[in-house]
Amino acid sequence: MKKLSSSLLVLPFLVLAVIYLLVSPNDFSIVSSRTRCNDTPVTSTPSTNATEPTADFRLLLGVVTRAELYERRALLRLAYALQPAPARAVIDVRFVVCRITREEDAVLVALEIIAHGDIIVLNCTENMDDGKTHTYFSGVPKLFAGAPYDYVGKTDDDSYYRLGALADTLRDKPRRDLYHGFLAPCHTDPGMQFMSGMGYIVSWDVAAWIAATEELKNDVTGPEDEVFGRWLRSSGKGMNRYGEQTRMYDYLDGEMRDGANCFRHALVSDTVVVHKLKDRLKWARTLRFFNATQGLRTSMLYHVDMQPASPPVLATVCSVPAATTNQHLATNGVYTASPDFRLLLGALTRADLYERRARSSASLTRSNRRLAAPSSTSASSCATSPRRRTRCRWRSRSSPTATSSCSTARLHRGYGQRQDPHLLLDHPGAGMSAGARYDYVGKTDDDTYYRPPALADALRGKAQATCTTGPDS
Ligand SMILES: *[C@@H]1O[C@H](CO)[C@@H](O)[C@H](O)[C@H]1NC(C)=O
Ligand SMILES: *[C@@H]1O[C@H](CO)[C@@H](O)[C@H](O)[C@H]1NC(C)=O
Ligand SMILES: CC(=O)N[C@H]1CO[C@H](CO)[C@@H](O)[C@@H]1O
Repeated sequence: MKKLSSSLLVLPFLVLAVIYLLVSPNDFSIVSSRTRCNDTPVTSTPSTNATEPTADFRLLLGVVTRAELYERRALLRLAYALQPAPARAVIDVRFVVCRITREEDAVLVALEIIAHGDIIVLNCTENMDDGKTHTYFSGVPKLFAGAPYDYVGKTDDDSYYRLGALADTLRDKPRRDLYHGFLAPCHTDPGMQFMSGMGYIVSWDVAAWIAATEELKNDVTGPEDEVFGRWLRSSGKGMNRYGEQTRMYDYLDGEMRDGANCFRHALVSDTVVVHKLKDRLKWARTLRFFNATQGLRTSMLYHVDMQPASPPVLATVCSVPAATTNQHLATNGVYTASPDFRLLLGALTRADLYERRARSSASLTRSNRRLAAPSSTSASSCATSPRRRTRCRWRSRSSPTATSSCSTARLHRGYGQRQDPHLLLDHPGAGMSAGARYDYVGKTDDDTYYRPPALADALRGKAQATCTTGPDS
């Protein structure tokens, strides 16, 4: 029987990475059971579920990005995984990068592929406006020949699609000769317009045409969205054009100097795409606007103040919430009962070290796969400044009963020893499975890499030794 352990940990003061070492076979995935981020390798046929008759259509949405943009991918995975699944539609979001050239990227991207299975590596040299879009659209029909999609789309890594809204708008559109997006430039001759690069979608036949049309290969230079529009226009393709004006737009909030115009305005609830999400704050405000943080449960493990400290003054209609300073989202884990023992491992880190957290969860997931033993990881942090972190850690070492600003420091009291199993999880809102109790609690740093299988083996004998001599077996 699987249980879903939604470990959404947000610790304002102490950083915690939680590793369950559950030595019983099961499967675990950071983004589990999401159709758009499933583990199907990109070249294989999709699961039977993906072709169920209940899906009105299937869409492959490629996020064009670069190998080294780890943090952005981690954020996009979170953002899409936490969206409600679109009704009766399969939308597979995949990251599209060119050939990987650096040693570190080869290893780290390989780990991500093993853990998430959502990256497509094209045989091209990384570029923005020199043919990557062509390589993608012309490659996809071959890569997915075994299980063609109805639509294929391209978007930027600073764009955020609302998949439910997208599915609803595509549902009653033609499945052939379709060209969907935001018509740019606005207010110009429709004959000269193209779909903005923030995100556009064509039907599968159009992608097949691009793949089959050799001469397009020699016409790839220039702004990719404009070039794409030129191909279709010159050959009379994509005649079913649908522009989502006002529902696709560039981000705007009251702290920006820009004003609203035909392609830029404040967030609206019927959004299909928000574009120009260039930094964490814009992402945070956008995700909060779309209620992505509503799933945060109360827990003694963290306190996250979602109230804006000083809300931005708005130049436009819609209200834009301010971001929080110490927000953190973690991951969901799936595990079974009756492991040999359980370990809580706290990795001291800071809220703003997103990339570090993303990487450690990818490598831990990989370990789990190999072991067929699930573990879940979460990480979170103290206050945001390094100074606070140091103080907090110092306190946790020197004073078990730390002050309120380091209230979770007591978790470290029994490092390496048996710990009161009720300490952490008696609280109903702890965000973990009820009844989950730990045998051990540990502390590590965020530049340390624990190997869960080896650690489990090392501890297993000790757990038994403790059991035979300990007071509460
Ligand atoms: C990638 O493309 C280059 C040049 O087009 C070719 O020589 C090479 O064999 C290709 N690599 C793969 C793995 O297909
Ligand atoms: C977010 O949730 C609030 C409260 O439930 C709701 O009023 C609002 O419409 C939601 N926002 C969006 C964009 O769906
Ligand atoms: C309706 C249906 O076919 N559901 C299947 C989806 O995939 C899972 C796992 O592969 C199956 O267990 C379901 O029966």
